[in-house]
Amino acid sequence: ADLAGQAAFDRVIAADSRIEPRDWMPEAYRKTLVRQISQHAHSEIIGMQPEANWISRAPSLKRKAILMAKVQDEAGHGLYLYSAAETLGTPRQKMTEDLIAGKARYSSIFNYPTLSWADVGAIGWLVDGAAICNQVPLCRASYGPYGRAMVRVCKEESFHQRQGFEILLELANGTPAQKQMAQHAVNRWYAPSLMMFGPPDDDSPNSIQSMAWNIKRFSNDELRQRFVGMMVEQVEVLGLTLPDDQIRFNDETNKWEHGPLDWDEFKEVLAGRGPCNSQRLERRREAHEDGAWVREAAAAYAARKHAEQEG
Ligand code: FAQ
Repeated sequence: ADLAGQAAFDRVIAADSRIEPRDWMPEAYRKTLVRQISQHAHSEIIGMQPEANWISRAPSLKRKAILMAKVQDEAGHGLYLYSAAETLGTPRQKMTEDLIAGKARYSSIFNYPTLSWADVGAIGWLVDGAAICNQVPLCRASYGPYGRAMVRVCKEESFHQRQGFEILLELANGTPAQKQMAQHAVNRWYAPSLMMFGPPDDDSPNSIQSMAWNIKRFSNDELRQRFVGMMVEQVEVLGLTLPDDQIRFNDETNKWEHGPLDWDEFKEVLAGRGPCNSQRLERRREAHEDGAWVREAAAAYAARKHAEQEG
């Protein structure tokens, strides 16, 4: 073991300062970061699919332009995150191969179907809302490239959340059928969005070490409770309800509480047996194969430029 390296690393963490790519770091720290950042990158890329499903059916030109911009933003987030993960020594090609081989994780939430236009609103409001709640603390993650990527990502996610809220607000104030469509979408996305924060604390094997390394700043349950508190206020402005009658603020613990979640369903989704897992991966694989000529052309162009400069 590199004792001087370990001591320097420990000092940086104790001072709540930042580790940069060329600094010495424990192998387990490197591994956990590659795990979390690559999963996060895959989520952004796979997460393009549920909403992209509605681009061709957006109800107006304006809605279509906004949705296309949002989906492109997610692609950008994926690229920042793959770049951050690459600084730890894992090539992007390896991460992509793991994803399309079905060996990598991505967020459970993107394995649910988008059944109506209102789902685009519910995703923006709930899914991007949960993403912000989870990712604002990650802006202070001890690994520099990850924290810096999160700052840009969070700014865009805030805009995404507002656009989702605004879609739901318009539907909720529309015809009874539109209001019902909005309510059904919220009903379907609520519990899965709470599960985005990960398993309960007593079933979260990575949390304690990730918190000791200043990667995670709060536990899964702490962030989930905070999120419920935010949503329960915003849903009133929408004039809709959350499908959970057990939400309450506990004055003694100073925490929001919510009804039980179906963790068996969560495990099924993580095991690859959610409603859309196979469709999402299949589509990602197709896109990768369809893009082969772009990668070949880019490599040929780079080789020619390189040869020209050498000659
Ligand atoms: N889905 O010990 P923990 C977005 C896995 S937002 C799937 O608690 P950890 C924006 C976990 O990996 C979504 N797997 O783990 C957007 C671990 O398995 P492993 C992406 C999950 O890492 C919006 C095992 O369970 N956001 O994309 C999930 O300490 C709209 C045990 O769990 C991020 O990735 C889950 N929900 O805490 C894009 C945020 N939860 O790796 C497009 C960064 C847990 O040992 C459209 N990540 N697992 O095999 C994190 O903050 C953390 O990694 C957690 C999990 C909180 C997700």
